[in-house]
Amino acid sequence: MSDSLVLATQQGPVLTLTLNRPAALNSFTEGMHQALRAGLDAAAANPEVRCVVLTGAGRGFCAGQDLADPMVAPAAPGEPPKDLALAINTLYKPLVQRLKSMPVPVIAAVNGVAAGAGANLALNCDFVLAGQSASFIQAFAKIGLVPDTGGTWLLPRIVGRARALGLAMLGDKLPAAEAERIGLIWKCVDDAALADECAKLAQRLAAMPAKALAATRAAIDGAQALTLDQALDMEAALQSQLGSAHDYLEGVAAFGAKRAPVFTDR
Ligand code: T3D
Repeated sequence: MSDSLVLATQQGPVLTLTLNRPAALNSFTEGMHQALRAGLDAAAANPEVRCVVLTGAGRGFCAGQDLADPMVAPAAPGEPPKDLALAINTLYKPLVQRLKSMPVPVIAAVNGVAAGAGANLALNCDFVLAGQSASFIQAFAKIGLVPDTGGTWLLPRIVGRARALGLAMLGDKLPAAEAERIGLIWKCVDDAALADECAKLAQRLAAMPAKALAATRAAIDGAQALTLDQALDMEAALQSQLGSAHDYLEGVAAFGAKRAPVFTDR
């Protein structure tokens, strides 16, 4: 297998980015961050890409920050302590912002353990599809940290405060089936079916109106901080923009002609 830290493969309109440090369960180094950001940036700029899939090489999805990476590894006695905010501000925060601003849907195909920032990387995607043997661990408390990579914002919104605190404070391994049951992820499937299920979902999303899907993500996330009246105003503003775009005209024309629509906006 290539020694690239992130592998990119395109099948039609679907781009798959595979985190590729399997010996360390695809934990994040600065280099892997840069490769992932470059892959996402390229996908965002490429009109041929209409859906992105994120997955991991080997038996893990992503074990979060590589704890041996010099950027974060605890300083030797006598040396000044490392400021972890540097990694957060320069690597993790821009990664989350990149995911949330992707012009196309992003699926996390969680093929194994997703821990720490790796778990929250998955949860920042639009869909999380996980194999039966995968698991999610908010590992931060075990090493004296708080959830990052958007975990404090995401967890209570997805599963409510009680479960968010339970997952974050205890840091227990949550099996994929249980993650589906509590609504943390979209779906848990047999390990052997993960690739096919993911390909089906990705091809389906790729044929949908990407611009409307990206606006839907922004609207659903953005509405969390709005009053109902403000959300109604936001919806009106978005429909105003989308209603004069190609995909709306195409969608309505296709409906009237009883044919499949061909969406192209991005
Ligand atoms: O620091 C900052 O910048 C702030 C940002 C923080 C973001 C974070 O993500 S903090 C959380 C960091 N992640 C963790 O604390 C998870 C650590 N890993 C684990 O707890 C376990 O590895 C797992 C539960 C994920 C999996 O356990 P298991 O038994 O299936 O595998 P293993 O044997 O522990 O790991 C396999 C190999 O991967 C092993 O290497 P070896 O011994 O075979 O050479 C292990 O050291 C390596 N590995 C796993 N996780 C990490 C890692 N190496 C570096 N960093 C890791 N995070």
